[in-house]
Amino acid sequence: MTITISAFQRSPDRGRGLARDMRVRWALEEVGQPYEERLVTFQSMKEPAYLALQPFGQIPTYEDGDLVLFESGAIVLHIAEQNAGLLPDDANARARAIAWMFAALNTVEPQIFDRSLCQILERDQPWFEPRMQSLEKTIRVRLGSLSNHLGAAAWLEGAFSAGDLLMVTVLRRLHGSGILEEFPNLAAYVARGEARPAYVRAFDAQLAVFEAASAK
Ligand code: GTB
Repeated sequence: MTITISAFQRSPDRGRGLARDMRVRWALEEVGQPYEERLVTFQSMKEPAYLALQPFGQIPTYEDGDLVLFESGAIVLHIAEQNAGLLPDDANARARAIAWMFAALNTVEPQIFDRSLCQILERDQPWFEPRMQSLEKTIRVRLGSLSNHLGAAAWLEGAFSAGDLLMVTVLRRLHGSGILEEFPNLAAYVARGEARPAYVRAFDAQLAVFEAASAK
């Protein structure tokens, strides 16, 4: 049975790998699992057939035989648990790697994502500047803590793990903001993630979807 994941037929990021199917593609590439794509439009993802797979009408979903999963973090965790390579064998180290997955999604991603939304949706509002300043202040606090933990290490907890995979996808959203460069070890960490062959394959796959849609 081939795994199927959902993704935007025409991603609003124009194939820059910022939509959340990217992290699922990357995880599947890391563990060497082939997959197929269920490409959706903003209209089709709100129809009953898709809502049966994803109650909120969002991408990504993951289908493997009888199993249908949603939430990118849960999907990456499932992939990491089912395959070798994304979580350590030692129980304590495994728990720590999973803690970093939650940290990426719960502690670091919210302000970074809100900053992107604010930039897109609130640029003309009178509160735009103070709101951006406030979000960026919190982001810098979070990145400072993360930078201190990472120090000179290559990855957050020993070998590359699903925690790094999620953290890198979250931090990538800061490209172009100049904030990441204020923390050179984090900028290098993101570059290290983006240089992984599995990352490159995943990025190219999602870009190919956007380019095929644009060529029509
Ligand atoms: N918590 C869920 C998860 O992690 O799976 C969140 C999923 C989610 O936000 N999906 C978004 C979606 O389907 C796409 S990734 N949105 C449609 C909707 O809610 O109707 C978020 C996203 C959107 C656009 C860009 N972009 O243009 O750069 C980047 C990321």
